[in-house]
Amino acid sequence: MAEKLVIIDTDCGIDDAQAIMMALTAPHFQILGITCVFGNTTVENVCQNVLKVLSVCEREEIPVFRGSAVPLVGISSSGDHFGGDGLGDVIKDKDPQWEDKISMEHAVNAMIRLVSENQNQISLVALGPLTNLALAVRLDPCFPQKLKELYIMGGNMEGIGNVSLCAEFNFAMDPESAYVVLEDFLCPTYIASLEYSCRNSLPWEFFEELMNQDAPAARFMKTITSKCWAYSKEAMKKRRDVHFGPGFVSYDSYAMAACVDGSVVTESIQCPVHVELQGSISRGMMVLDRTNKLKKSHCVYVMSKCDTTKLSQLLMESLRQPRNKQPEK
Ligand SMILES: [Ca+2]
Repeated sequence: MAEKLVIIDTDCGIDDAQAIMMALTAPHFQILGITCVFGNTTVENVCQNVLKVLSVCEREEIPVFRGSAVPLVGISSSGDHFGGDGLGDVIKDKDPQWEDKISMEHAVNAMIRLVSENQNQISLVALGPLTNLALAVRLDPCFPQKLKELYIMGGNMEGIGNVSLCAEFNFAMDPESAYVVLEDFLCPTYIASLEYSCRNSLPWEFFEELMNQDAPAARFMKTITSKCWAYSKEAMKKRRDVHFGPGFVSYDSYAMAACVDGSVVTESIQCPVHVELQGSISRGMMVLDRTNKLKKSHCVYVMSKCDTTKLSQLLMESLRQPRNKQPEK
């Protein structure tokens, strides 16, 4: 596969950690930077979580940038999906020197610089609220046209929400930024929605097999998922299972897998999309305009079917890290 230059924008919770590990094992990826945004937890925790993942995988050469701490509008809140610290509240050995390991440049400036230095070559994978991306296009209106492509985990297709009745977490955390990105980013855009992820869930037996691999990354993932309700088969019975049936879902991995290998996505809906900002119960909901009633010229690809065998293989491979500690094949 041809080499891909990649920037990952993340609110590093457990599924982001999994998705980042997937990116680290993609042999054709050159990761230029990881930009942090609030979301699953505070942006300070997000920075520490990304550093932790890079440390587990022995890839600390990848630069990490601190970005937005709050949404564009309204008060900030962060989710508790993956515990207060975003990684299951089980990590004891916090690094007191973490701030020294974060690049001085702000995440939004870093994105603009990297994309300007590598025009039409960068794939941007957005795994959190879209605040950094919205700020990037406001600072540099040409930012989207300098991107090769954009992958987003977020939004929904059928109005099924996971934080509110109708909105998906990443879009609900900063609806204005999601709106700005879906209106102003005219580059090829691929969206892994909440429903796409949940309808392509993997069996809990696979989850066990994934976590029980003999490698530091797998052991790390097993530890951070161990006390987290989002990875509990029982806790999901009255939540996600009501809409989608049982199964394990690593949300952000669906967007990352599409960037790693486009053939993981076997079907997409190509249409304009829009984010609802006013609705009293639907604020932050993504709407698919399949008959183009809104007369928007830009279409995005909303993923609809996934090759779960290929996805499973990418997930399995992603936890066999660090690479230099793996037995020769
Ligand atoms: Ca995320």
